[in-house]
Order: sequence, then structure tokens, then C-alpha cells
Amino acid sequence: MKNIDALGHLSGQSKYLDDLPVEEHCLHAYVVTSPHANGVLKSLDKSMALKIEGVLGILTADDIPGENQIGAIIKDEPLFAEKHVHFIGQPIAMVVAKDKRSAKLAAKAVILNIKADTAVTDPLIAYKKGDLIMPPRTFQQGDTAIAWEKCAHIIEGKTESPGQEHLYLEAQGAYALPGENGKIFIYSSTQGPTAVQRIVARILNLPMHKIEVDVTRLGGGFGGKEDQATPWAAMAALASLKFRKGVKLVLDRDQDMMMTGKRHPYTSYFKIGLDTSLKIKAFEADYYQNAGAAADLSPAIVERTLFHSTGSYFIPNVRVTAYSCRTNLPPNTAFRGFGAPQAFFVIESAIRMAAEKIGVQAEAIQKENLIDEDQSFPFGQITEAARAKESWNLLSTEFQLENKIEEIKVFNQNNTWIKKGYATFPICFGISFTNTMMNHSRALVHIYSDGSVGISTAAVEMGQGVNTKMIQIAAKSLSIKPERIRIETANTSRVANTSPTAASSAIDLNGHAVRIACKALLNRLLSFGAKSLGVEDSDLKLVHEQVFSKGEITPYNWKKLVGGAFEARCQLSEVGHYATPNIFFDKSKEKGHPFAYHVYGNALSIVELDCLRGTYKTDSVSIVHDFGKSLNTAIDRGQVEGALLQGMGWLTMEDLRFDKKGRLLSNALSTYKIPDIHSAPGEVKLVFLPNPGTSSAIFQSKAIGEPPFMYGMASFFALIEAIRSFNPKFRYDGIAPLTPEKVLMALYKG
Ligand code: MTE
Ligand code: LUZ
Ligand code: MOS
Repeated sequence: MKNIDALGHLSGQSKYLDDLPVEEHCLHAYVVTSPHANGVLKSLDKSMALKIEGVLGILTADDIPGENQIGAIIKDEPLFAEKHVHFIGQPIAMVVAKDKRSAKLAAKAVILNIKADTAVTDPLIAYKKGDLIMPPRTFQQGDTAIAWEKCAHIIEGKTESPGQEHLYLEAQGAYALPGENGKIFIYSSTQGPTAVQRIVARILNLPMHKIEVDVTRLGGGFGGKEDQATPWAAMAALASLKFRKGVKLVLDRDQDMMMTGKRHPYTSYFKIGLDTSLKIKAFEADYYQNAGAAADLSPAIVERTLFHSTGSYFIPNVRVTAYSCRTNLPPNTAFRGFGAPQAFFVIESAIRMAAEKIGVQAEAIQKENLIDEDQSFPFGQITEAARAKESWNLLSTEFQLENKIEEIKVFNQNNTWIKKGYATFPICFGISFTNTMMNHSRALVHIYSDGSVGISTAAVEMGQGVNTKMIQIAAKSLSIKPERIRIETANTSRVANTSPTAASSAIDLNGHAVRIACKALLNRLLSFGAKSLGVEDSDLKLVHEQVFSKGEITPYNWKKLVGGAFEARCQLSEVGHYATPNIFFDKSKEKGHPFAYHVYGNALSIVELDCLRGTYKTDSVSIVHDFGKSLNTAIDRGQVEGALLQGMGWLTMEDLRFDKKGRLLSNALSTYKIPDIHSAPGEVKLVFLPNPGTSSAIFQSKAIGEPPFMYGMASFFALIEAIRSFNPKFRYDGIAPLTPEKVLMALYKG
């Protein structure tokens, strides 16, 4: 089935928040932000700003009727700063005006008196000062202390993985409208409608039922709108309540880049030990996560880092510790992979450095240690249907790995100024929110009397194709044509108490809920049909919109069945509820079974490096991916290609820079380079790993949103190898990103 949004997107007819028609006297808000990364807010002078034409008011923390607090996991983040400011771009106040231009002008005229203090941007400094978001956490299995003695090779090192700007095409925004009896209606560009509802209720001191949040779709979220869409919605709602008008707040791109958090940069230390046959015997790591100025989702993200510390490998002795460090940067947040890419960076860097020191190829170590059936992760979960080895083997046969490696060797011998490099990159990603309680969802399915179907779920469409897949699931469950089905907006009044569309789990969680609701409806319809035909319920079957009784055609087709059931006063609506079975986690022991299943795969990236200029391109990326039984191969391929490019961008192009004072320097697309069509690999070859289908994935179609991000990391390690083949003195230093500038320096480093 084609993505139902394809035509709308291409023809510009798809509606985003900023396209929605606003009411006639709609007001506009603009945020006043801190110019200092750390300091004491002495005073705020509104008088000049209030004189600007069109300005209705300037709201601060004093205007909040409820709690000035937006922290979801830890209550450590005010909506508007009160006495202290903690990062550049932190909201202090909000101007409300008749138009955006006046609001912006007035925001600049607000005079802030801030006594600035020194800023901390380095997580290690924060750690030394004891400035942690939460107490450190450690996962372990076996005993590393004993294991080191059995290792023939022990390698220690340090790595630094960078931050990453989400750069969703649609900037953050919200539009709030006052309703009857103190109700507030909010259109929000959020991945988490319930999160917005809950926090707005807290800020406004209203019960949640007075807040209705509605989401049509996002122009991308990538995790950046899992938690950080909330403040703008809260501000718009606050102003709307105060002025009794519609209020719109949409961030400009530069504001969005300055104010919102990004992927967490990590500084990590590791120690890895191998025996003579290259088996990894022990692994230790300390991860220092740069959390920024508030907790946001950092505790959950650093936890996912621990869950993925061993990458795609089985390591019998592990001890890994996570430190979430509070710095004076915007609070960093969810970004595709959610801490797992940072973990993969450390273990794969450790393997590269070990290979360098031992004098073997990295893939020899990778291959030797792939996790197998019935082996344990450091958090106690035992693998079921592990597919790491199958992915590896299929990649090497399908893409003739040995031949490719030989070709590259020959190419490098024959070329002086152009060098090729390659890297394999096996992935293993756990599916489920690591917080067990978040793994449930509901779907509301209405069958209308004309046979058309309307479905509401918690899932937010953000380009990943969830709406198309929901239609496929419903069509399959009801055995009707997809054209009869419509997916409604994600709305808190129709589907309540939902988890955000995140953790790659929206299709599983909401898909199962849709399936359950549809099954109940179908059973009810068939039961009506059986009664009216005078046969047993179990005699009837609906196949492609036609009802059969023990294989014989009946007078009932879908439309007649629905029409008849309606006249017989049957309930044609249903709520399906799904909670992922068999998952749990005991934090006091740091052991459990947090994931419904894992997604596996392997990638081979081949890059070509111009050793005069330091520029490079990825020739090809060959991937074997464990899709299960893909519900939609076109959408799933799109997810792999998009995630791949985003992963490549993270480690080889994007260069997020803050100065020592915590000011974002790469604050526009002229200074922050993201991948484009020219940086895309020459070729992306994708093989679907044949899968027997043993998982709780919806119709055996495994989650696809985040796991392929890690394939992009292969290009970084391929570049390392290309540099090495030009400069024999080069030693991998564990620092990303490798921009052309850094590559050039590495090529000529003595
Ligand atoms: N694809 C597009 N086009 N746009 C996005 O914002 N977000 C990614 C991924 N794919 C994203 C995307 C992230 S971070 C997640 S968690 C999943 O989609 C969420 O959707 P799913 O759970 O429906 O896969
Ligand atoms: N969000 C979350 C996530 O709250 N918990 C998770 O485990 C998670 N994983 C990936 C992406 N977002
Ligand atoms: Mo994705 S980082 O779970 O929104």
C-alpha cells in the first residue's frame, strides 16, 4: 500500500500546525530568552516593550496560576526562569501581541538585568563539581575484576560522541484556543499529546479534562518533540487563558535551534579485554552524559545507553556506569536511538582501538563476539530469536564481503591520493519503552452506518508512515478495503492517557490496540449476521468484504452487514487496549526483561576519501536488516534510508558547536551542515533478512523507526580505515564527528 500522505506532501496540501486557519483576532506570542548561560536574574523591565504598538502584555512566572514547572521525570525545570537562569535561550517571559512582528520587536525591548556567572559546558567538570541529574547507575554481569587476568589483550581508551540538532522541517509550535467554561483547546506539534495535556494542566492549575490536545501530523519530530513540544503549548495556553483569545506561538528556526535541546554529547572511558582467540572477555565503561541544564528525558536516555552498552555482542563480564551531568546548555533530549547510538559508539570504538593494537581487522573481533541464542544481556534479559549471526552471515554471502575487502585492498595499493575504507556495523536494538509502565495504548474504532471506518489512536504521524500502517492493520483485521478507513487526528479527548509516539513502539502498541478493537467489532457484526441468518456464529467468515457461511456465499456483504447491525441497534464502536506482555524491570537489582524483542541487522559501508582535500563520499551501504515480516516494504525502506543518512550526518558532517560561554555557534543552516542528496551514499543495497516471525511485533512486522540510525555510524568507521591506509602513523582517537577539516588534519598528522 502506498503511503497515504504521499500525494498530500508532494502537492503541498498536507496540513501542518502553521497552516491551520486561525480565528480572526488571534494573538501571537514571542519568547524572551536568557542571553546568559548561568546567572542571577536581578530584574526585568517591561516598560519600554509595553509601549510598542500592538503589545497586549508580557507574561512571566508571576502570571502562572499553577505550578511553574515542566519537568516530566524530575521536577527541575521552570516554564519561565524565576531567580536563576541556566542556559542561553532559557525562556524568561513571553510577549503577547496582535501580530508576530510586534511581539518580536517588544521581546527585544524587554530589559533584563542578569548577574552572569561562569558557565559549565563540559560534563566532566560538572561531574567533578558533583552536579549530577540523578545518582549514578551501574549494570553488571559476571565479574570484570577476575576476568582481566584471563585476557591476552587489554585496551583502555576515551571517546567523545557529539550532540546533534534534530532539524525537523517543521519548527516547534502551538496554537491555543479558549473554549466554554474554562476549557482550553490546543493544537500542538508534539509527539506526546498527553504529556502536553498533563503539563499544561499543571501550569494552569486545571484538571486534565479541561485541556484538549490535538495533533494532525508533524513535519518531523525525531525525538525533539517527545518532551520539548510542551513549553510552547503551555505558553500559548497561558496567554489564551489570560486574554481569552486564540494565541499562536511558532518558533523561528534560529530560535528553535538556540532554545531546544539536542542529542546528548557523551564523554566516555572504557576498558576492554580479549583472549587470544579474540573473544571479548570483559568490558567496562563510564559514560558521562552532557544532560544540559535540566533533567528532561536524560535519566531514561542514559538508561538506554546502559541497556545497549554491549552493542550486538555477548560479553560475559561487564560493568558499566552512567553519570548524567548537569551543564549550562539547553536541556538535551530524545533523539532517534535515545542513548543507544552513544553506547554503540563506545563499544565499536573500543573494538576499533583493540583491533589497531592487536593488529587484526575490526570485523574479526565483531564476528567472533556476536550475541547468540540463549545468551544474556548485562541487564539479565536472555536472547530469544537472536539474529545477529544470521545478519552477519547473510551480509557476507549476499554482498561477497571477502571479495569486497580484497578489491578495496587492491584499489588502495593502486591509488595514492584516493583511498577507500570500509566498515561493518552489526546492530541490536531493544524494542519497548524501558519504563515498563509506558508500554500500553488504546485505539478507538467507529464503524459508521455507511460502512466507513474512523480510527483514533495515540500515534502521531511524523513522516514514519504510522497512519498508513494503522489502515493496513485495520483493513487486514476487518477484511475490508483500505479506502473505507480513515485515521483521525491524535486527540486527548478521544484517546486518553497515552505514551508519546516514541521508542519505535507506536506501530506495535497502537497497531495491536487497533487489531484488538477491530477483532471485537468483527465478532459482534458476525454474531449479528449469524443470528439473522439462523446459523452459528462460528459458521460465518468475512472475506474481502463478503460474508460466507461454512464457505457458502450469503446475502451479506460488508455494507449490508454494517447497515443491518446498526438497525438491530448493535454497538458499532469499540476501544481496544493493548499492554505489552511479559516485560518487567527491577531497578533495585538492575535486572529484568525490559524489551518485547530486539531488532538485528548488519551494514557494510564503503567510503572513498580524497586525500588531497580531505573530502569524502560514501560509495555504498549494503544492509541486511531484520524487518520480521514487513507490513509495508516501501515505508520500511524509507525509514532505513532516512535513519541511515541521519546517522551518517551525526558522525561525519554535523558539527554542533557551543563556545565556552554556552552560546550556540552553529545556529543556522549556513554553519550547521546536515546531509543532503549529494551526501547520500551512491547506492543503498537492502536485503530483508528472512524471518520465521517469532515476536510480539504487530503481525510479525518489527519496529523500524530507530534501529537503522546505527547503520549510518558505519561510514565514520570506514573513514577511519581510509585515513589509516593513507597515513600509517594515524591512530584512531575516539573523537567524532569527522568533518572534512578534521579528516584533512588526520591525513597529515605525524
Ligand atoms: N521518520 C520520520 N520521517 N520523521 C520522524 O520524525 N522519528 C523517528 C522514527 N522515524 C521520525 C521518523 C523516531 S525518533 C521514532 S521513535 C519513530 O520514528 C517513532 O515512530 P514509530 O514508533 O511509529 O516507529
Ligand atoms: N522514550 C522513552 C524513548 O521515554 N523511553 C524509551 O525507552 C525510549 N526509547 C527510545 C526513544 N524514546
Ligand atoms: Mo524517538 S527518539 O523515540 O522519538
